[in-house]
Formats: sequence, C-alpha cells, structure tokens
Amino acid sequence: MILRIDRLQTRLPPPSAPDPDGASVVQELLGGKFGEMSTFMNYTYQSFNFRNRQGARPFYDLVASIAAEEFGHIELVSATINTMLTGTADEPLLKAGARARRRLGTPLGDLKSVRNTQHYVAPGGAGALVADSMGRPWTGDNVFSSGDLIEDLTHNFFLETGARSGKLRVYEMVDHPAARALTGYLLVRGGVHQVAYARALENLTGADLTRLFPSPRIPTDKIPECRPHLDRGEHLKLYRFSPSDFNEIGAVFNGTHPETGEALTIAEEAFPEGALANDLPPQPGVFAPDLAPEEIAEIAQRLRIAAGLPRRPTGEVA
Ligand code: MN3
Repeated sequence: MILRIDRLQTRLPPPSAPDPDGASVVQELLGGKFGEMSTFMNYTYQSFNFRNRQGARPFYDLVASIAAEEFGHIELVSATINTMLTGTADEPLLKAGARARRRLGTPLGDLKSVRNTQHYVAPGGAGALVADSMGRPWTGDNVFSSGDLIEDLTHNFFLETGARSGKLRVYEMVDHPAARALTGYLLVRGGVHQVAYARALENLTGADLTRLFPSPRIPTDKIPECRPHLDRGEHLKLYRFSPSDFNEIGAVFNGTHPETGEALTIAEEAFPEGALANDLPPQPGVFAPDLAPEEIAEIAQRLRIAAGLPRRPTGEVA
C-alpha cells in the first residue's frame, strides 16, 4: 500500500506571471513517453509484477522504493503546471454586471491561441493534464514490465537517460521560475535513479556501466537550479519511502557516484523533508473550484465546526 504525505518533495516558487505556453511544454515531463507518468508506472508495475521477491529482495526493494519517489514527481510536475496556469482564468464573466462585462470583453478570449486549449476547455480547470506537450494522452503502452530483471533494469536505465534529455530541453526552452525550479530538482533526482539502475545491473551481472556516464553529458554542477540540491547531497542518496520496509536497497545501491567519485548512501530518514505546497488561488473563470469559491469555503467552514474540528483548516500550505 502507499502512504501519503501532504508535502511536495521540493519547494516550488509561488505563482508569478502566467505562462500557459510554457506549461504546455512542461506537460512533456508529466505525460510524455519519457515523462514522470512513465517512470512512475514502469517501476510501479514492475514492482507489482515482481516474482520471487524474497529471492531477489534487494532488487525488488530498489524498484519499489524508486516507484514511490516517482509518485511524488508526478505531483511536483503537476504543481508546476498549475502554478504556471494560475492567473489566466481568474476573471469570471458570469458574475460581472453588464458594465463590467463590456469592460472585461471575453476574459478567456486571450487563451484562444495558447498551445493547449484543453487546459481551459475540456476538461481543464487551468489544471495539469495526463498528456504530453502535444496534448496526446499518456498511455499504458509506455510501460515496459517484462518480468525479466535484467531486461527491466536495462530498460529503466535507458528510460532515466531519455528523461534527463527531456528535462534539460524543457529547462532550456522555458524560463518560468517554477519550471526552472522543477527541472533543477528533477535533473538531480533522476540522475540518482539512473545511477541506481546502473549499479543494480553492475551488481547483478558484473558489467561496468560506470563508463557510460555522464549520459547524456549534462553538467548539472553548472546549472544554478541544481546547485542547492547537489550541495545537500541529493545526487548521492536514495530514500526508502517507507517507515519500516524496503531495507535492502543498500545491497545494490552502493559504491561511488560514477561522475563525482563520492560515496552513494541510503538516507536515514524514510523520505525527504520536502516543502509545503503553495495554496494556488481559485480560477473562477473556469469554475475551479467553482464560480463562487467563497461559498464552498463557507460550507466547508460550517461542516468543519459541525464535525468538531478547529475553526481554522488543520492542513498546512506554504
Ligand atoms: Mn522522476
């Protein structure tokens, strides 16, 4: 089963200038062939389908714990897209009086020519889609779960390699602060997963995959948004993402980082501290969460009091 923590794996900046076209590019990192839906579902299904777990325990633990981290990555990419779409649909035409309507014109009219109108019309309430940068829905065809451990680990190494190319291209194409914070973090963490699958293959077969690094040749230490994560050693660490399970990952994730020579480690804490998510404001122009969000907030407040909960929401946001 999966335990859920209401935090993001890293801090994202709050909404600034909206960038709907940039958001449609970032979609590639969510629902593209090499995006986070693909890494998440590949490792998740490989772990579901894993036979003889006890016999191959360290490898099962590795794939299962990385799968859990990828769940947090789809959450992060979605939060980034939602941040970039914020401020594009905050003027509701329907609630405006006749004079205001003349002034507003069509508040969503400027969005006619954005790259992906589905962020606003169907089904989108200015929210992330499970699709790539061209609007194609993510598909289970992107999942490779052969049952053969060497095949699956080799595939996973290739998948992480392709994912790193995609992240760098998005970094270079989109300069929105949220997109840069996202790609800086994911380049570092995806790099750990690439090393993890290489080390797993080396430990299983003896093949020296360290000679393939860096692949592609991305100098993460020269990318400002990668630096804080490198300084904290996030390029060397794997998390178990469980309070008590998946303890054998250190049997395969070990040795030194092929690019820096530093020791690879298993984090003592089960999961990264991460950061609180920003509470993204309503976008009533697309009914998210409603044309009159303040009414829902009033109802929620009444229900909270009736249930004996504190007057103020108990959850936390940044
Ligand atoms: Mn990932």
